[in-house]
Amino acid sequence: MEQKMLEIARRFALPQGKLRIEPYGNGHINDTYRVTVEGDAGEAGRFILQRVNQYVFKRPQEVIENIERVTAYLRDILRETGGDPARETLTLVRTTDGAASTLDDAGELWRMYLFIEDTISRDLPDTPALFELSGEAFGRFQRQMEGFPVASLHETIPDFHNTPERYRQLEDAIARDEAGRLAGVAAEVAFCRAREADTHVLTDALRAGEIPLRVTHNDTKLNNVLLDAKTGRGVCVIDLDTVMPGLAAYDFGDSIRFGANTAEEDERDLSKVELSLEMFEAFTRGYLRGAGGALTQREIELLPWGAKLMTLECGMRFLADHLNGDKYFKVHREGHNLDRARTQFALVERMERRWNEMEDIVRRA
Ligand code: ADP
Ligand code: GN1
Ligand code: MG
Repeated sequence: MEQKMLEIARRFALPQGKLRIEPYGNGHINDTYRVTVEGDAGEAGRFILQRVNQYVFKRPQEVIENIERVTAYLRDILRETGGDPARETLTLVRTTDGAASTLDDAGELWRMYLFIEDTISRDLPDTPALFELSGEAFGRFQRQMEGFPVASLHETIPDFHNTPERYRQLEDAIARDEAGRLAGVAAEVAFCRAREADTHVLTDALRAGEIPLRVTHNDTKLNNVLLDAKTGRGVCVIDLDTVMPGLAAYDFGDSIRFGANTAEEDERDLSKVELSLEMFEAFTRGYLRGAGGALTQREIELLPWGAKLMTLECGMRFLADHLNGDKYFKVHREGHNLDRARTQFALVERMERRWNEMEDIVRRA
């Protein structure tokens, strides 16, 4: 394994020196490593090496093409606005042949990025102030992508946040019961079935022309934004694999799902799950500030629905994966996806109880 990793890393145009490679980060999808180059005069650079998950991304080459376009576009904007292109967006490192990725013997695709130094990536928000700054970064991303030619993007995962379709996929998984786990999840299935009508709210609003389709990030959890280690400011939005046409409510909602939950995504003690209204308010403030007037009145009104539906949808995806035998999300223990599904449903239930307060906060912001 070690030898293979070194061989892959060496295909990229790195500085001279010895390589150290270690697993890195807590993503659920790709295999991520940090590569450190030790030159004669000390450390000569650090990089992120990733194997793109081909079960999740059926056409990984299209993921790379999207990322090349999106990062090139962001680099131009950053240059025009006096930003720092090497730090405020991802930079793909080319192979020595000038390619943006490379295939290993098994046909798996690998890519490399510059490691963005002096930043932190959090799995839980420490404070409302930090969460607000992450909201600002995701809102800013939304605004920066406003003029991007949507039609040039591949849909790397079809129907990624099509919540009614995710509901259908769950029903499919229930009908197949591939891993023989259905008997253990009756309560969770009933919870989703009772909310089938809700799954349509955002897609109906889109179809009715009430809200616009935009270029969105679609995976806005807290560890997908790097914050400045000194100031906490959101430096760089990362994990661009799912940048696709979508709704503002998806990006807002997915952040709330993860960061305004008082418990971790896989907490087993559901009494710890609560919607922190303080976090909700902080993120809303940051996100709207970052988006800087890019959102319409109706989009803003529907933000609480984004929070509820992204949480319900994510729970349905974890539950479906549990039923399918844990093929999609990485799991680290028995029943891990079911634990994750349960926290999401608990959070949906807490949101339903605090719905009026969520709407008030968004109205005030
Ligand atoms: P996944 O799709 O599996 O979530 P990510 O692209 O989000 O993979 O990477 C996993 C983690 O690695 C991130 O949460 C972040 O902590 C870290 N990371 C990724 N890219 C960089 C980078 N260019 N610089 C610094 N840290 C990074
Ligand atoms: C995955 O890749 P990562 O860990 O940032 C998933 C998201 C889920 C999230 C749940 C491509 O995100 O959609 O919301 O796990 N990404 C993909 O934690 O499916
Ligand atoms: Mg990630």
